[in-house]
Amino acid sequence: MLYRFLTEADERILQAERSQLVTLRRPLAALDADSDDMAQLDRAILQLDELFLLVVVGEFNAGKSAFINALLGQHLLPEGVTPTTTQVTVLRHGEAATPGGATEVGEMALLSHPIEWLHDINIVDTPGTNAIIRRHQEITEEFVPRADLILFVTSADRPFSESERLFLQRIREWGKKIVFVVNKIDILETAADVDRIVAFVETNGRELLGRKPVIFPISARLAQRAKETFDADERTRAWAGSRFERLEDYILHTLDEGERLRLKLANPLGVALLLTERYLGLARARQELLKDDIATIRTVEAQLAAYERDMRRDFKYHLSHVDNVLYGMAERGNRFFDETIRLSRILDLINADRIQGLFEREVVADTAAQIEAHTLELIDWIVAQEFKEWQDVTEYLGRRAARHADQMIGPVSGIRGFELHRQALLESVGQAVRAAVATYDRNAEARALAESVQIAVAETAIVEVGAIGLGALLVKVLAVTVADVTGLLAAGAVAALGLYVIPARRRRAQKDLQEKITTLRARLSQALTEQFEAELGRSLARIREAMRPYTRFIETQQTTLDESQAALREAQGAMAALKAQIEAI
Ligand SMILES: Nc1nc2c(ncn2[C@@H]2O[C@H](COP(=O)(O)OP(=O)(O)O)[C@@H](O)[C@H]2O)c(=O)[nH]1
Ligand SMILES: [Mg+2]
Repeated sequence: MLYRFLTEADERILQAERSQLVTLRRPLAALDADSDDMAQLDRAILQLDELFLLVVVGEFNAGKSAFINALLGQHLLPEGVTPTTTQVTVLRHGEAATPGGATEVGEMALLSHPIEWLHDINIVDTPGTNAIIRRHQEITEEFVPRADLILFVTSADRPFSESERLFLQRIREWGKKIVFVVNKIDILETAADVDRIVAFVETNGRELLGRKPVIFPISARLAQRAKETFDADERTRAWAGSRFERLEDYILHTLDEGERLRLKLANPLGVALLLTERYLGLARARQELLKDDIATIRTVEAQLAAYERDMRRDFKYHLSHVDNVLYGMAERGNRFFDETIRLSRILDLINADRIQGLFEREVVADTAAQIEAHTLELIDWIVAQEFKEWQDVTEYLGRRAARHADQMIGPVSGIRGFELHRQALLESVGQAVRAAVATYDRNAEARALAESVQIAVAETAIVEVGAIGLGALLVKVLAVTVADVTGLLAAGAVAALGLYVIPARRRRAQKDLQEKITTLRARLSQALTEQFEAELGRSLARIREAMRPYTRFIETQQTTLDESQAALREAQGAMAALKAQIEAI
């Protein structure tokens, strides 16, 4: 720290400010801050330890270099009607440089001079603003954030030129203290003319900066003459005409240690506050964009939920086809037993093979084949629906991506990169889904699904529908019936046979068959439902998986934005408090 005297309280503020600025790096980095902005912040941190920088700006030919020479009482800097100053020149204390003996540091020149007050203040000459040599203006603008105090030199023959006004508009956001110098008043005829120009600059300055500016009308040329001449009369006359004393006094005395410290501390804080404000705006803009993404994801989620709901509802309908097949069989079975288990068919009943053959033909019939056909239908339906859902999601994402492409404008720096990233993701996700749809082999999917469903169905149902299950049932019923019949016949109880035994056997056979079919239906329905649920879950998972990079990006962005915004707001509060403390020094 290059201040000669710092009270403990000053030191505390300085430390607090330094750590506050360092803390600010984190949320800015989290928001992928522009490298220029980061450099700006880092420089602001370093600047806390630098000498007070008085930066002289203004349109070329306004007399910036002449003013500095007048202040030094030396012709140290080149002057001229053409843009002579092509780089930022920092004047600091040191041994007198030999003419043209500036040291180059990057695009900057360092010039030393053994004048006492340069111990406290470094003075900076800039190329100035003008539209002719763009780079000059850029060099000047880039240097502005480092300034602790800006001396804005305008020429009395064209005060507040358009380029100066634009320049001020661009640099005012840094919140620097700006002092106005109206140079070349020697070319004006009367003091009233000077007043008029000062009033003009004051009006414009107030309009632009929002407060009454400090203005010094001077003549750098007369001040130089006064300091150089050996003629006492001329010196007095020139010095009075130059009105330089007030400005010199301001720079060398009013700008005392306390004031310099205040400006010095306020300046990096101004830079940090500006960056904070800028990135809060950026975070807000990004959040606005994210809302769109969140809406996209919600829509897809809602679409998937509706799909799930519809699938379950329609599945019940498909399942009822299978049920109906079994109901049909149950009905036929009832009828069959009604017609077969009766006294008049007693001979048929005794011929078990024949009755079994009849049962298989009339009752079982093509039940197994029908169940299989309906199962295949069900599978085709599932696969078709799945495919359609994929297509719907793809089409929706495609539409969103196209809409984003239309909206892509980046008013805030940094938003564009973010937007491009997000756009690319949305597109790549769209592509992933599209590719999945393109390579989705419906036949293979249906085959694979059919295989696993058939295995499940076969394991539980088909076998029982066929000869084994019902055949065994029938054989059992018939065997008992036949045994009863033979026994009763032998006992001569034919009437009992017709009245009690045979109807009882018939009811029993019908009841057994119903039970058997009910169990079968339950198991078949369970097997199909399980397969269906598994497949539905798989297809939903596949769509969500394809969208995952996008959803993950949105989620992490959301968190980052929330966190950085909170951090920035906190920093803003802390810095506002520091600013108040600094103003009270
Ligand atoms: N009449 C008059 N001319 C001046 C004054 N100060 C500077 N000049 C002239 O204006 C021209 C530009 O000055 P210079 O300091 O190089 O301007 P810069 O481009 O702003 O640095 C030079 O020819 C100077 O001699 C002044 O107070 N009065
Ligand atoms: Mg110059």
